Formats: sequence, C-alpha cells, structure tokens
Amino acid sequence: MAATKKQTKPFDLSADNLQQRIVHHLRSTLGTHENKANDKAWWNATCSAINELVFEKLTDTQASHSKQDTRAVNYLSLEFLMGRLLSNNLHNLELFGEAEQALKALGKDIYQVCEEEPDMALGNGGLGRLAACYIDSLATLGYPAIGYGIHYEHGLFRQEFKDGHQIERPDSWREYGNPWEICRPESVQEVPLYGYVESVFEDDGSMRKVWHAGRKLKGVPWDIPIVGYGAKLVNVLRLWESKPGEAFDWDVFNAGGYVDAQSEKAQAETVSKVLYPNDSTEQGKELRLIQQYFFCACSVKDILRRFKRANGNNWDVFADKVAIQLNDTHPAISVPELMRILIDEEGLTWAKAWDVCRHTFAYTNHTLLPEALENWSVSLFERVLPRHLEIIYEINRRFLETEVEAKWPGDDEMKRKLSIIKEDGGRMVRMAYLSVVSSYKVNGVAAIHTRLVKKDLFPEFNELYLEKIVNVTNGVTPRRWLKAANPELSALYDKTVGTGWPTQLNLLKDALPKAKDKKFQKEFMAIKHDNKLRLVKEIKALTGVDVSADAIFDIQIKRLHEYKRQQLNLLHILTLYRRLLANPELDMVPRVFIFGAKAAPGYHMAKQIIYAINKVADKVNNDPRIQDKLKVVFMPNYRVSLAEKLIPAADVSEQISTAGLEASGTGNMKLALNGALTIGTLDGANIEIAEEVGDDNIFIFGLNVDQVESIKRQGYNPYDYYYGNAELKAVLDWLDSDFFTPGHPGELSDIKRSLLEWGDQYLCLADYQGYCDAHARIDVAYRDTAKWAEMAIINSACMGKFNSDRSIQDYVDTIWHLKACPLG
Ligand code: 4GP
Repeated sequence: MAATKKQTKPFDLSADNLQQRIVHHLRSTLGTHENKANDKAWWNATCSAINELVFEKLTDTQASHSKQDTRAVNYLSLEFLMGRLLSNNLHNLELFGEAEQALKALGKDIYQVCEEEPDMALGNGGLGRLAACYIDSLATLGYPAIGYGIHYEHGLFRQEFKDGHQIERPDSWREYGNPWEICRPESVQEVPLYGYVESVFEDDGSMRKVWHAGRKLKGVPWDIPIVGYGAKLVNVLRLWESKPGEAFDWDVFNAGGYVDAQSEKAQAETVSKVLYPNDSTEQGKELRLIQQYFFCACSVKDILRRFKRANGNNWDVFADKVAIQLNDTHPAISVPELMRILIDEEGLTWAKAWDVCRHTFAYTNHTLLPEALENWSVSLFERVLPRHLEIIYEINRRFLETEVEAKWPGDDEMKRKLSIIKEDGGRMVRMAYLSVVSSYKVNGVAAIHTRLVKKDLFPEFNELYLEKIVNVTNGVTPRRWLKAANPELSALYDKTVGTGWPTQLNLLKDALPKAKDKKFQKEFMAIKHDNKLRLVKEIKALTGVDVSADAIFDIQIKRLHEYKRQQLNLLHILTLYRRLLANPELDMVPRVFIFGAKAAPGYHMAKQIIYAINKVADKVNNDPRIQDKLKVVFMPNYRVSLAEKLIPAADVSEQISTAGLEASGTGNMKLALNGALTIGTLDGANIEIAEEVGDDNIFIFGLNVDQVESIKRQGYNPYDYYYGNAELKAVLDWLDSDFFTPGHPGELSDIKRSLLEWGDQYLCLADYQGYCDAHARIDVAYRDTAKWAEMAIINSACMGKFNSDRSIQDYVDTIWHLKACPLG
C-alpha cells in the first residue's frame, strides 16, 4: 500500500535527551529523586519535560498569529471534556515512542505513568467532548483558534455505586495543581453584575446608557496549550476562574470578623466552582446564568483586547478578523455583551454594532429535545443583567418590526411565535432564537439533525433566512480515538496503509482489499482480542465481575437518558435471561453487556435505570444456571479515559436512540473506527455511518423518523405492544416482582410504569421486537468468524468521513473562512 513517507519529526528529541529532562524535572521542579519518586511525580516530571517544548511552540504560535493577523475562530463553550493530556500530547508531538523508551530506561512503564493523570472532565458529554476534538483538529490543521471556557474547580462528578444506586462525589481534578496550565494574571478581566442602568443625557442632546454594577467579579485566565498533531502549531484553551473583585476585607478581618471578611471571596469563587450547578432551584438558575455571563464577558473582552491591539478602533474589519462560534446556546449572552461594549463603551451606533455582530457570531445546535432548549426568566435577567435585557428587547423589537414584518406583513401571530421573548406562561428569553437571529450561520451536527432543525425546530427562521442553516456532520479526532487509544491497531494500519492516516483518515480505505484476507482478518481480530483481555482485567478490578474475552462484548457508553434508551437494552437483556432460565442449554454466543453512563443528579428516571441495570447485573452474574452465557457490567465513573479502554475492546456498539432525537452521536463513530459493529436506529450520524459502511455491515432496526412521527400522530399506545407480545409482557412484569430486589418488590416498577402508564415517550415498546431480532442477527453473524472480521474491518476502514479534521474543514469552508497559518 502507498506508505506515506514520514516527515521529519516536529521535535528532534532522542529518548536519551528526554530521559535527562525527566530526571532534571523530577529533581529541580519537584524536589524529589528517582529513588523515592512515586508515579504521580513521574507523571508530573514527564509533563514538565515535554512542556518545555510545548510552551516554546505556544509562544512562537502566538507571535506568528499576531504578525499574520488573519481571521481566528473563538470557540466559546461551557464545556471542554478534555480527558487526559499526557499521552495525547506525546502522540501529537510524535514523541510517544521516545517517552516510552525514556521512562523504561528509568524503570517506569509509560502506561502506568499516564494512569496517574486525573481526567479533565470539564463537560457533561457529547458537546463537551466534541469541543475537545475540534480544538485538536483546529491545531492540527494549523488554523488560528482559541477555545474559551470555564476553569471549573470541580468537573463532572465522580460516580460511585452504593447498593446499585448512583452516588455523586466531587471531582477535584486539580486539587494538587495541574502541570498543563499557566495562569495569565496580565489578562485578568473584570465582570460586572446586578445593579441598575442610568440614562445619561449629553450636552449635544444624545443619550447614552451607563450600567452601574452592584457587584464585580474578577476573571482569571488559565491557558492550556493545545498541541496539534505534528505540532504545526500550539493553540490555547483559555479557561476563566472566578475571583472576587477584592480578595478580602482587611478591616473586617482585623476587627475579628474572620468568616465575614471572606464571604465575598466564597461567593465569587462559587461561580467557577462546579460544572452545571443543579438548576432546579432559583439560586441554582441564577448561578448558572452568572456562569454563562461570566465566561462570555471575560472572553468577549479578551477578544476585543486582542483585536484592538492589532487594529485599534477599526471596527470595519472586526468580522474579518474575528469569528465567534457559540457551542450551543450557553454562550449566547456574548451577543448582547458585544453589543453593549460596542455601543455603551466604544460609542458605535446600534446599526454599526449590529452589523459587526451579525458577521461575527455563528451558532451550533446540538439537540432537538425541547427541555434542553434554554429559556431564562425575564425577571432573573433583569436583576442580574439589566443592561443586557434592554439590549435583547431592542434586538427583538427591530427583528420583529423590520425582518418579520417585511416577510409576514401584519402577521401578529407570527411575531408572537418568533419573538425572542416568550410571553405566555411566564416571560422568558428564548436563547435559541436570540442565537439564530444574531448569527450569520447556524448549523446542525448531522444531516438528519440539520434537516429536522430546519423542518421542526426553526421552520420559520429557515424561511426567513435562506441558507443560514447549514449542516456540519460531527467528527472525532483519530489521534486520540485510534492512535493513542488503540496502539496495536494503529501499528497494523501503519504497516498496511502507511503512517499518514492520523490526519488523512480516508487512507484507511486502502486496507479494504484486505478485508477478506484471512491473515489480515486474523491480525485484526487478534488485536481486538488483546484489547478485550485488557478490558477483562479492568472489569474485574472495577466491578469484581469475571468475564470471558471469548464472549461478544456489547457496549453502550453515553450519558444516561431515556431517549438514548438504555432501558431498551435492559429489556433485551431480561429477555435473554428469561430464555436462558427456561432453557439453560439455549444455543447462544456468550454475551457481556457493558454499560458506562452518568445520570444527571436530579434526573430520577435515569438513576432508576442505573439502579435497575445494577440489580439485574447482580442477579445475572451470580446465577450458575446460565453458565456464564450472559454477563452484565456497569462500569462506574464513565469518563474519557475509561472510554479509551472500552472502545478498542467493543464488538458491538449500541446506538439505539429513538429516531429523530440523537442529534448525531460521536461514540458511534469512535466505536466503529475501532472495529465494532453498530446495532442502531436510523438516527443522527448512524445514518451516515450506514452510508459509509453499507447496509450489510450494520444492524439497523426500528422505526425511522417518519414512522416515529406517524405513530405519534396516530396516537401511540404502548399497551398494544405489551399485550401483543408475550415475552415483552413477561419481562416488564418481572420488573414489578422482587426477583431482582429480594424483599423489596416494586423497587424497579418505575421503569415499567414509564413504559406503560406514563406513555413510553421514547417508544421503547414499539422498537422492542425489532431490537431483539437485530440482536438475533448479531448472534448468527458472530458465529461466522471470517465474515464478522470482514465486517469489523470494513467498519473501521470506512470511518474516514468522521475525522474531526473533515468537520473542521467544513466549518472553515462554509462558516469561518479561516486561513491556515502553520508555523515554520
Ligand atoms: C449532544 C448530542 O446529544 C449528541 O447527539 C451530539 O453528538 C453531541 O451533542 C455533539 O454534537 N448534545 C449535548 C447537549 O451534549 O448537551 O445537548
């Protein structure tokens, strides 16, 4: 195969040299010694050693970008689910082998050293991990970009199980510091809050607005270098930490008020304390809104500072230099914030400021779920951000009176419908509408999702703004999700298609002619088996359950949500269990069902589903009658670093959301890339995966989007399925008994209730039989080992489209219009 010739390495470092640097940092940076250093110290020293190179590149990149001064994208996201950085950075610097050797010479195993790193879990799931993949690709492609987010003290909670229940524990990922970040006190920003707005009349008769803040926070930036693959450049992820305007009241402290003197500090620091505060209370909502404003205000000011440094007050070129991408609506307040600064502080007219905004902002939608679309109460806005509310009203007034009026003259109903302010049922600011109106492009994240965004979510906006809504199908970085996570498969691809695939993932297609080759199949499946063996150990260590690597590893990993239908997976597991109890000699390929998922702390049903899976797992795993044909494990504390162990070991990838509800999915791409076969609905990116791999190489089942719509229109009745399917009825009834919760009947009944009495909103029962049948097809297919290997290879080799570099190039071509500026 056309082996791509390896370029010279970005850093010409030998293993010896690296070894010396590691020892140097162990001694002089950490004040310890090879003989007594623990693994944490080794990890720290290795990070410090490579940071010497990384920070140098970072400085070069910043100098080069300010010289070239071309358009840069500012990616605003409340979430960046980065995971661990050491192994990723080593791979991107192409120094992993050298580091492995260096540590080996020092008596250390690199994989064990990497295990010391806490995950940077500054996100919940999909959109946060997507942001992490995207900044990797931006740096890899050499585009000027900066990620902006919050420097949360605690990331997503650490999940433990107690008697099968999810328990949330704080995640103190940087309790003892973090070698990857540098504080930038020179770029601290001030953030006003609360207070009132004064209209000040000037001598010339003009009027200007002055916001007198009631409170001020300080935003302290922490920079994390983002190393592109091949180290073409090193971009920055800038995360804001919140501090009080004044650290503490010296006089109060001296007068003996020790606690009071620090209360301002504690209040201010709350803002960046936790990712996604529980917003079921009013205080929680207020905190969340302040978080959003806090990071937007800091980021917008930072963007303006950089712009002015290069361009002064030449606002005509602002949008030529600055693109701001809103990762969902969470950063939408940056629109009125930019308007406020341009008008109130820089003295621009409304028209000019609006023109700037409309050429600067673009917005990505990640969900159609109505409950996930953000609305903020007007009264809360008025109290916390009085000037911003005024600006939003004015944006809305002009939008309705000019644009909507021009398109639908005299149509008050349309004005009510499209108003950024929702009037009925409590006045609310619709952040999605604000984002659509203010952005020059809006995108969905998979073809079908974009179609539904146009058709169902924003149909009138789509009519009003032709060509504003576009699609950019998601992608994942092959560096983390194949090269780093699956070293054996990477080596096989290096050997087969050359070493260019980490950036040009389409090259994997060159392996397709070998899909039927017995030797290649054997190698490919031997790697899968090795990965499964590693996972077997991890499962034992984390759950105490023994599983066999000869079983089918069937994996569902994602946030726990009813629309993602982990409960449907459970119904199928119960079905198999029942069949096995009825006939222990049942001829089935042994299966291990593996779950990883966190439930939002306030989401009762999601927690019930976790509990039910754990209870069923207890029973199944300890039932000698079924002779290990079935195992169920729920891996605790699912996170990026655990995903990196699970994904390379998967045979089957569960992507079973109700059609029309999963915007895209990205786990589906990672799993297929690592040779797992998808069992999935025609939803999100599954559809595009099927197009790439071909219908014969994927197990599609269930209702499609049109069928879902039509069944709902006709009036869906889950009882029809319950009474019409004896096996389904039996497993649902089982959940009512105390079989899985001895002595506590009814503990799992909510699942049955949600699927029957409460209407089965996500149509699990309608898809149940199709799902069981698809699993039966998997059982048959797996027995034909050569055919299965061929299908797995095809899946992996056909994932080129889902390289996040392709997604980023799509963003660049259709939305951002950037010029690559690699170093050197
Ligand atoms: C997620 C979507 O649920 C998922 O389908 C998609 O792949 C991902 O965004 C990235 O686009 N949404 C969220 C969210 O994470 O919070 O709405």
